[in-house]
Amino acid sequence: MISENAPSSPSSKPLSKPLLRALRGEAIWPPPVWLMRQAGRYLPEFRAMRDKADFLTRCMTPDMATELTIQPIRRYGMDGAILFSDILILPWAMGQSLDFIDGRGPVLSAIRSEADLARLDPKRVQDAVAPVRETLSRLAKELPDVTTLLGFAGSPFTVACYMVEGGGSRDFAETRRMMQTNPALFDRLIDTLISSTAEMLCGQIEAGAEAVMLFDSWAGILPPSAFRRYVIEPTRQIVAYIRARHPNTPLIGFPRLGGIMVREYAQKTGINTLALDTVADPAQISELLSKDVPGLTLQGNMDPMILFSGGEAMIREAQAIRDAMRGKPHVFNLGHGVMQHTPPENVAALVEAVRSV
Ligand code: 1CP
Repeated sequence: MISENAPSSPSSKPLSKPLLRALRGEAIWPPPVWLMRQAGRYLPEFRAMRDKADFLTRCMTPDMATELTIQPIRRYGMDGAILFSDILILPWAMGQSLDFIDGRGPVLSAIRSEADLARLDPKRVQDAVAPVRETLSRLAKELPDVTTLLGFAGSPFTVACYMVEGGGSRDFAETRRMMQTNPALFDRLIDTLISSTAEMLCGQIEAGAEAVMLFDSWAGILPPSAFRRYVIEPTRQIVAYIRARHPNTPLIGFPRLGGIMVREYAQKTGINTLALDTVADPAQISELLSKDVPGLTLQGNMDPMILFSGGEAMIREAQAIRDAMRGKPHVFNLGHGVMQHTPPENVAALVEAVRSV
């Protein structure tokens, strides 16, 4: 499906991408739409590729990563294509061991001491992620003209959570303990991640990403002082670094479950777009932030469970979110990733509902 904002002439190409325009602060009607984790196991064509190679190989083989990025675009024509990769590619690129194990998720060698940290080598990152840049440059050529190409990384805090824990966790207790018992070590880890994330994202932009998103999935587990120190400040530094090199590239921040702290996050980090989690009320956040951060775009935030369930209730909810943001810069998305067993036809119905006026 082609967006109503499709270009009418080749000369309008750079400005014809509705998502890029919305990320730059324009109110577009109907809003552009893409979904977090739009490439995934809910798609039969994704599952077919899954049997051919393990997850890391799929991320690091440009043919495969390009195909997996394009699959949802081919099916649904979303306004944005997000690079097929993972936030844990960065620690892997620094030399931390990483496996994705079925039914268990990612498993890394845990970082618990100075010696563990010293074994990582941030200088390897750009070489190690060269295939990712190759994927982005292929995508820049292969995607439809109206589609915006998105790069991404995890935010230092969220990536540090997985690095310290050695994988996913319900409460990231080891990470929170390190913040208390060895703040110097935790600070060094965060600093390493700030510079390598900023550098890696600049590489993604130079390879063809038109906007980049920072996923801070676990920001919401921190108290305010730690939120300022480990979420807001590192994000501010990354934004400043990228903006100095790429002043026109929109930057999306996703401080998930940040509650009222998202206000300070939007004011202080310099991001262009605030991605909202499921619990946020977009109209209320917009009201709260419109004076403080003029031109800020909001992205989100339908509950992935509503997409999973589909039907009339989904269409009503999607259109209610969209309509509440009418006249304001908004990108339609979910409040978190597409769930694994979501019926593919629900995604088609969602994209159509957002676009039908
Ligand atoms: O075997 C498989 O197919 C692997 C499943 C999978 C996929 C498809 C993983 C493992 N990662 C990804 C891709 C991915 N991850 C993308 C690109 C594609 C897209 O969005 O369509 C992105 C943007 C991510 C980001 C990501 N990875 C986040 C941040 C967003 C979020 O969901 O909060 C996080 C926390 C991860 C870590 C991760 N990678 C994979 C899993 C199962 C997890 C979660 C682990 C856990 O905490 O339990």
